[in-house]
Amino acid sequence: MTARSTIFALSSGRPPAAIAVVRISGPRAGGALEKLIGRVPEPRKAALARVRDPASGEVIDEALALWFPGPHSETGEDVAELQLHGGHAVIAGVLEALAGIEECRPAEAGEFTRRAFENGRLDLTAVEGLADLIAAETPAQRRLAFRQLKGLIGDRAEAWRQRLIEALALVEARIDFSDEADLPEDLVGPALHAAQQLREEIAGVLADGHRGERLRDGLVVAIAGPPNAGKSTLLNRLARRDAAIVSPHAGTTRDVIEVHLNLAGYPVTLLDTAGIRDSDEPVEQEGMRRAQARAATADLVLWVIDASAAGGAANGPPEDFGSTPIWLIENKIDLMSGGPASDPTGSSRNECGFILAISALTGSAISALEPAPAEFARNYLGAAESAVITRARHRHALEQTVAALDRASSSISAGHEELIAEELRAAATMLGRLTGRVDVEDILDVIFRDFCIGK
Ligand SMILES: Nc1nc2c(ncn2[C@@H]2O[C@H](COP(=O)(O)OP(=O)(O)OP(=O)(O)O)[C@@H](O)[C@H]2O)c(=O)[nH]1
Ligand SMILES: [Mg+2]
Repeated sequence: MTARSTIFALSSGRPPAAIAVVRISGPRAGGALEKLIGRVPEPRKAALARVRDPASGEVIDEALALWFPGPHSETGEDVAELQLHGGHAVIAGVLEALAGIEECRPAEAGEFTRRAFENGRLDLTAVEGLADLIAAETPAQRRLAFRQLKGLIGDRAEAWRQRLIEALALVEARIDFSDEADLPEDLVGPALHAAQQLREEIAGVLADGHRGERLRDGLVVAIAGPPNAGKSTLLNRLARRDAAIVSPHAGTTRDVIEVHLNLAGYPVTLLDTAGIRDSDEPVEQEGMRRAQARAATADLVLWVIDASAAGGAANGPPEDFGSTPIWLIENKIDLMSGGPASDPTGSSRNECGFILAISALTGSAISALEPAPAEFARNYLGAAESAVITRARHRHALEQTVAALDRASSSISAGHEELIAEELRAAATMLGRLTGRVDVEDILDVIFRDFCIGK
């Protein structure tokens, strides 16, 4: 194995700022500190130090230096950290000085975390949780990400994998040592029983209505409806800024416009879409195709109609939204003298869980609409913080695990020990992939530990 290079990077945000943090990780981290500040401080204690350019001896800055010797550090390697004054020239001077030190080089994107993973400091799901924590935009997302970082799914998957390996060890023992007199007869039955229990636990975690994934990505609320109904005006009002172009010309919006909102702590992506009507114009047709595609995959559709237009109230939503809830928003009530002319019991509206008459232009009744999407998000995502699965990757791995366990159970008839072992191994491999720690050695370890082979 070749010696690892020592990596360094600016770990704090964009300069200029009050403080900039430069991190160094690898075998030369201590040497780099000696060159820059003339010593290696006591582990995990902040030390005030002059940072000098090793080539010229010139003082670059005065900084706080921290020393975290491996393996009990963030990356598992020797790590040094300098808290500098956060100016461009200070940072450039320190990074340049570090680049001049032998075997030190700038880190690549994510390389510190990658080293932490490779050194067993974080499993793959924790790495994902860390990425989500940095990306979290709302408190609910932050809490979910923090739990992922701390092993919400990783620890569970590892515990499941250990139990599977024990079950597998029983089956392997049956296969390998079937001629040994002192081996208990029925090892496969208990193994399959354990596998079945695991299967039920994992299936329970999978049956979460995809809420964790939804919380991570945000709920999608699409504004759709006929042209000129005031969809873009409504989006701008809910977003409290002019995100979409509004005009009296029907067919104004073409591309799907996205606005990210934090509604009562829950992440919601609000979409404005092209008005849907018969049109021969190719650009408008493409806009409508995109509108329909996005609305079809939304978690909620706000179907906006112009209640003042001829036949406006009859312009109910089409039926091709599947099971997506649709709220009917009757807009432009300011243009009507006697309130909306519509009859709320009309047939097209029976599918709408929520009907509201508003004026997006004047703001009339908007205060009745505004809290509703937040309430919808709360109902939808309220339980999501306890969800275990936050990514399609997790779901895929767990579904594959369940499938393999099902195949193991169906291979129960006598003489199929090899098949059972193979499926249990496949299930354990899927769980190992989930956490990123696939390893066959530990199967052997369990066999040797539990069955005293060396007699
Ligand atoms: N009087 C009145 N006018 C409105 C209201 N909402 C929107 N408008 C006007 O209706 C016209 C169309 O509004 P838009 O928000 O662009 O409508 P849209 O549904 O996005 O239209 P497309 O993007 O073409 O599908 C504009 O002139 C708006 O000012 C309302 O509540 N009352
Ligand atoms: Mg529009």
